[in-house]
Amino acid sequence: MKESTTWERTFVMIKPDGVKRALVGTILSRFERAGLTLVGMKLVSVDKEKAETHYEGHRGKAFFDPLVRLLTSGPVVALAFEGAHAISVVRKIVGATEPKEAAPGSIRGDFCHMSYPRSKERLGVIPNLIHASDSPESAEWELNLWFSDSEYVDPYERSDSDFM
Ligand code: IDP
Ligand code: MG
Repeated sequence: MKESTTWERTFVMIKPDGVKRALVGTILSRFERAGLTLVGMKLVSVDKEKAETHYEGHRGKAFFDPLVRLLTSGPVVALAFEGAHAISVVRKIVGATEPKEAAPGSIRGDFCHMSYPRSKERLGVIPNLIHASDSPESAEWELNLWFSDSEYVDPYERSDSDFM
């Protein structure tokens, strides 16, 4: 990765609800148009053990089992993006955890509107299309969980990198 105090790599995942709603292209374009550089991408089926490991920090919460069920209910798209301040910029583009409160213009705000109370009446977990690392520590840990070194492309620059 580039030597820079601002440049970061982050992990993003389009969850099964996003894949099943055929929003993969739409979601990818949100990150592309904001100037992030795609450095890793794969479509994968997730087993229970991997889903539990990914969401280990939420073990014990009421929505943990439904969350694992949701993540294993279909394929996910695992993505690695790079960019200046990529971790916080991606979280801004993704929007707040509860889609009902997520800002319009964010992915969660534009493509879903599920609330916590409504999720209790439905899947027992909030389906909010997408996951994104929330800190440098979680980005490093999640990238290592989902990608091996050989799965990243050779470094390249976007043609518009001077403006990003
Ligand atoms: P994040 O995805 O915005 O980082 P986290 O708090 O890390 O949010 O939670 C992981 C996922 O678990 C959320 O994306 C959502 O699918 C689900 N979730 C989180 N909190 C709740 C809740 O209170 N009720 C139902 N589902 C939840
Ligand atoms: Mg999280």
